[in-house]
Amino acid sequence: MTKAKHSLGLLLVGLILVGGLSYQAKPTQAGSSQTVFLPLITVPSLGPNYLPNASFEQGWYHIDNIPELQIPEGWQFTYAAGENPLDPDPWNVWVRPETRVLPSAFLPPDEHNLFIWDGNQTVKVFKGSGAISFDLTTTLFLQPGTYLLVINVFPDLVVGYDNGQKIWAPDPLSGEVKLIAGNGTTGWMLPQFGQKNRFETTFTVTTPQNVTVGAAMRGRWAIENNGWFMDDWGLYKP
Ligand SMILES: [Ca+2]
Repeated sequence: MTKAKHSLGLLLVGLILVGGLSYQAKPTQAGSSQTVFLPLITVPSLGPNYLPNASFEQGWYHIDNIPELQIPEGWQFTYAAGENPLDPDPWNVWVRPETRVLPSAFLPPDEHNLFIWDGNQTVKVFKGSGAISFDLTTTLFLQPGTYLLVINVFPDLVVGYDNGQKIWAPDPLSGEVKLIAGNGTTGWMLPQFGQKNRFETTFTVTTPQNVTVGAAMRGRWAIENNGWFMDDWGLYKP
């Protein structure tokens, strides 16, 4: 009997270990039914995500047939070109960024979790040795209420490499983020470089109307890589 209990105990420990391991191996996907079974984690319900193609899992289109500009379906993209009032030095003029909608197959395996936070695709906006300023927005018809806008972004702002390791831009002004929510915006905010940043803002709609939401980003210096990854955005009416 004692032996049977011992074996049962070992079996339980084994099941827990296997369960734990299999849980860690699974990518967490927001909105997936797997979330329900995560232990000891309480995720407050935000309700449905109102953004179209919020995880950038769909296709893309080109602006003006420019192949370097892949814009995710359901989204608009604008960018500055020419004079950069933040720095009059001629090498820091705004230049046209490049944009990509990247599936995991187009990223090295060790960058999948780094840059893809939901589903299988992420958006990358970048320019090597060029200052860039752009915004990615969508316009949708909203009913009255207070909305929460969530923007996740990874500033991949690199000034050089040391033995293959990225040297993140040392000047905090190298990258800025601004959330766009209807008639209002947050002002420019300074993100942490080399990691995922989550920004939130709320806004209120008083009458049913079209509202433009999204985010603007800018890197005022022509550093070696002015890169921005974005994925898993959200608009909720909690
Ligand atoms: Ca995604």
